Amino acid sequence: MSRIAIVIPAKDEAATIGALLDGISNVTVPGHALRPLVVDDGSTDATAAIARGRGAEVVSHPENRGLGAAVRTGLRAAVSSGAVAVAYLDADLEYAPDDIPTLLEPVLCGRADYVLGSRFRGGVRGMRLHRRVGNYAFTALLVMLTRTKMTDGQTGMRAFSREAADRAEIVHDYNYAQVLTLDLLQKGFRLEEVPIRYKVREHGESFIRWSYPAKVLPAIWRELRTP
Ligand SMILES: Nc1nc2c(ncn2[C@@H]2O[C@H](COP(=O)(O)OP(=O)(O)O)[C@@H](O)[C@H]2O)c(=O)[nH]1
Ligand SMILES: [Mg+2]
Repeated sequence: MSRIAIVIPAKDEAATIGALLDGISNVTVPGHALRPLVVDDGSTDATAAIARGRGAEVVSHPENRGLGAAVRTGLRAAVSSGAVAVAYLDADLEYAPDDIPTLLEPVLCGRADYVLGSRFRGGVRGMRLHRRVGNYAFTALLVMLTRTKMTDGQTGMRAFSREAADRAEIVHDYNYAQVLTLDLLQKGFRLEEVPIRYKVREHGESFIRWSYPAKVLPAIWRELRTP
């Protein structure tokens, strides 16, 4: 059975990581073994211990480095583990493990190298107005820059072919959402979008602050200038 890595970045997600990993253990993709790989980004709670207790591989950053750095670490570890494909989802239960097979299907069928799970085509339960507007604006910017159709450029549920995971470069540590898509499309990888479900987190809080655009826009500029 070939291995599929499920990369999960987590910073202080002790309230949800156990239930998420239990959910993933009930998901099957015929012919493949799903292997959760938690990137613990300097959590100060029991996130890493709970994940290890559920049998997940855990890679820990000794200190908090940011979501972009965590995804970089996760994709590298997934490729080193011999995974033939990678699924990615957040640790806070905003995304449904049951959607993992739908997410992987375009990659496993060889139609796409990079898949975005679109909340806007599936259901955005509880998303606040300012987040909705921010998502529309950043997605519109990505559509304009890449001339590629997409409806959810900031989704926290994605899939990668092994080659896309291997060649992905994330230019900053703060986040990955926009720069990763720009990087992979610029390298010629094929994108597909699938509808997924979404419900806003019930525990902990989002890392996103009003300073988000001030951090993300310069990184997009840097990515666009990277050959
Ligand atoms: N590695 C890392 N992950 C983080 C950090 N902040 C949040 N996360 C994780 O990244 C995912 C998405 O974060 P979240 O704050 O929910 O972002 P949002 O869903 O876009 O509001 C969750 O799994 C978090 O645990 C961080 O500083 N470092
Ligand atoms: Mg979240």
